[in-house]
Amino acid sequence: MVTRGFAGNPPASDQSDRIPPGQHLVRDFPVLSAGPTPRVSLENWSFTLKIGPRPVKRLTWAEFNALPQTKMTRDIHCVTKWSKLNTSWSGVLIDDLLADAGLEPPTSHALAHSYDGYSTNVPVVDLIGGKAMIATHYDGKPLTSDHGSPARLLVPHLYFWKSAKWVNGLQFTERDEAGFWELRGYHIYGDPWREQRYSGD
Ligand SMILES: Nc1nc2c(c(=O)[nH]1)N[C@H]1C(S)=C(S)[C@@H](COP(=O)(O)O)O[C@H]1N2
Ligand SMILES: [Mo]
Repeated sequence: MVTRGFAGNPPASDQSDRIPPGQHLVRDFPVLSAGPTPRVSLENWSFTLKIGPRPVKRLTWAEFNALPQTKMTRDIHCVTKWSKLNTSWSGVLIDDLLADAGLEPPTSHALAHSYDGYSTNVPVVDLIGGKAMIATHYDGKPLTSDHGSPARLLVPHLYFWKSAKWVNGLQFTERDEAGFWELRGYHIYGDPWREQRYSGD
């Protein structure tokens, strides 16, 4: 466990090397959504893998939850400048999702899609090798609606806008196609350690 300072205090020295440039620590968990929170019943929930326009696998909630479950504890960094250390999640690794579908990554890039119409692009190498998951639980409890219930993408090493909430699919694309925020001036990749906030950074 890490010993945390009081809010507003400078980070302890053992934490400062975990805070990317321009970021500060928070202890709460801010909610950032571009629009209203979509509500989807678990009966109607599904997750679709697509290669370009072609659906290749669709999972119901029950099928999705039968996949191997993995826990991950990571630091997260929002482009609005808050960072949160040691956030703990569980869900299904993208690796396990692909293995279940019998898919080797067919292209170099992907777009995550969500029930609110949101999308975000991520290179496939940043999704595999244990780096990313479809998370269903935060801090041992099912995700709350505002944080993306029932399932969200978690790509903790990139700015948190890449972690699409209310996710309902992953689409493999030939090119790096800009998603919702990337079309609106945010960086195409979004590495917090290189402070890639806006296009051109
Ligand atoms: N579907 C969807 N996912 C989304 C967003 C959104 O508006 N819709 N906002 C993004 C942004 S900008 C951030 S910083 C994080 C915030 O996640 P949180 O609300 O759980 O902190 O979700 C990302 N994922
Ligand atoms: Mo964000």
